[in-house]
Amino acid sequence: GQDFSWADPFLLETQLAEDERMIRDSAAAYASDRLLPRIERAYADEVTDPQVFREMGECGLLGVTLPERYGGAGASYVAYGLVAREIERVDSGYRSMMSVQSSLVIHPIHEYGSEEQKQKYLPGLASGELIGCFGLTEPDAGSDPGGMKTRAVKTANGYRLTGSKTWITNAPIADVFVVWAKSDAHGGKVRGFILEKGMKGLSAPKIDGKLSLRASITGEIIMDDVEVGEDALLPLVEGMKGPFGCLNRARYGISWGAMGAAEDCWIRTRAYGLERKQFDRPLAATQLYQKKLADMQTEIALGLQASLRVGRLMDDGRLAPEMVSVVKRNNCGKALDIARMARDMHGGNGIHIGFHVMRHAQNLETVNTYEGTHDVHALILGRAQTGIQAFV
Ligand code: TGC
Ligand code: FAD
Repeated sequence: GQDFSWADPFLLETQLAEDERMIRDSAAAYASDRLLPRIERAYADEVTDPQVFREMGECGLLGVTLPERYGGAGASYVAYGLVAREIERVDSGYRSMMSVQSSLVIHPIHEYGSEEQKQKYLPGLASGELIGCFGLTEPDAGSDPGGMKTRAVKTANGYRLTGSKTWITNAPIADVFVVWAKSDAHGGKVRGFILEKGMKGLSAPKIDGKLSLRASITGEIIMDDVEVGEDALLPLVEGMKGPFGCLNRARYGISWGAMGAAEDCWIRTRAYGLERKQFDRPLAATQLYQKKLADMQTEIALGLQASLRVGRLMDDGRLAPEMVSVVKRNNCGKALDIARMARDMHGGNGIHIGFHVMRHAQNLETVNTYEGTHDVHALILGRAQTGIQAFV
């Protein structure tokens, strides 16, 4: 027999390799020692500390799957997912900063870049010396990024880029911009370009007024005739499979991350219910409270197990993108439900920043929307099982 471990019902811990546990432990230590103490102020005052990238780099949390010769840890996608879970236990915004850097900037440069591009950018991105961003979404092209208007026009020495991107994580503080544009020299196909801070015509104003993900800075990318050389083009990919190949990785990491935020809500709510007394007994002694805790525990255990399975398939080279849609969609949706429930179960205290649950709930509104909304992933899965495309 086996004793039931309420916090780890299916013994996830025993399904991890030694090196995965080590990376997870260093992410957990960093998150609780360095991120948790600053999150309340960062969230309330909307402060993004660029130093966080350096710290994460020092702890080996950027470029977890990147080979060591480029400054990465050369670890598994399961290890990457575990890092996302630990960081997002503190805040989805910190996890966003990490996922964009790892999956949306390091990954495309490593996968689609030339050897020169890899040497030039990857070590600095993995150490956090350089901050990266990923520009796909535009004001008129969100769920349908194929409808982008940004254009790259061939010039004598390279390309001229014109257009604008919006809702871009890290953009206002980024040194390296991976942007996607339709290129006339490639039959109007989408191509990736690496832009650098300070280029003439390139700006990245901050988007103010966010009520979610406030510790993670978001901006626009404005390209007003930005001239780049041929060496700015990512040579090895053409078409929408370029950006989508990056999104598969980021979405997978988000499926773990959202469960981390949900776990934080659940653990805090359990502790709160054991402590807080009304009607002369702990809230946790009531049937309704226990039913809700059981629902949280069940959804989290199932969600983590599913992400682990997808990670193992990814590490085995057996990933189909639809697998990622299942876990991105379900884990984000369930995490949002759990955070809202946790907020309610904390009563009035639940609205206060010091109790953390409402901040998670606000963040998860974004997490449920970006990287393909909950409904867009339903349409991807609907298409896969009916053969009928319902987007248009
Ligand atoms: P569709 O006709 O389905 O495909 C076009 C081409 O792309 C290929 N493809 C994929 N390749 C790899 N992985 C995938 N997941 C792929 N999905 C599609 C496909 O094979 C085809 O290739 P080819 O060579 O035949 O041309 O494309 P569509 O335009 O009809 O797509 C529809 C839809 C809805 C699935 C897609 O547009 C979509 O996923 N929309 C959601 C947009 C989205 O997720 N945006 C995310 C922006 S980045 C972000 O939010 C970062 S926040 C991160 C943070 O802060 O943490
Ligand atoms: P829309 O596409 O306009 O969707 C609005 C609503 O309509 C949604 O409910 C959606 O599900 C629904 N809908 C859309 N199409 C259909 C359809 N065919 N059928 C049924 N319903 C539909 N993007 C980047 O490129 N890089 C980043 O770093 C990045 N970071 C972000 C950070 C934050 C904080 C936020 C909020 C967003 C970020 N995004 C980023 C953008 C994000 O990916 C988009 O917001 C997302 O893809 C949705 O696009 P949209 O906002 O244009 O919504």
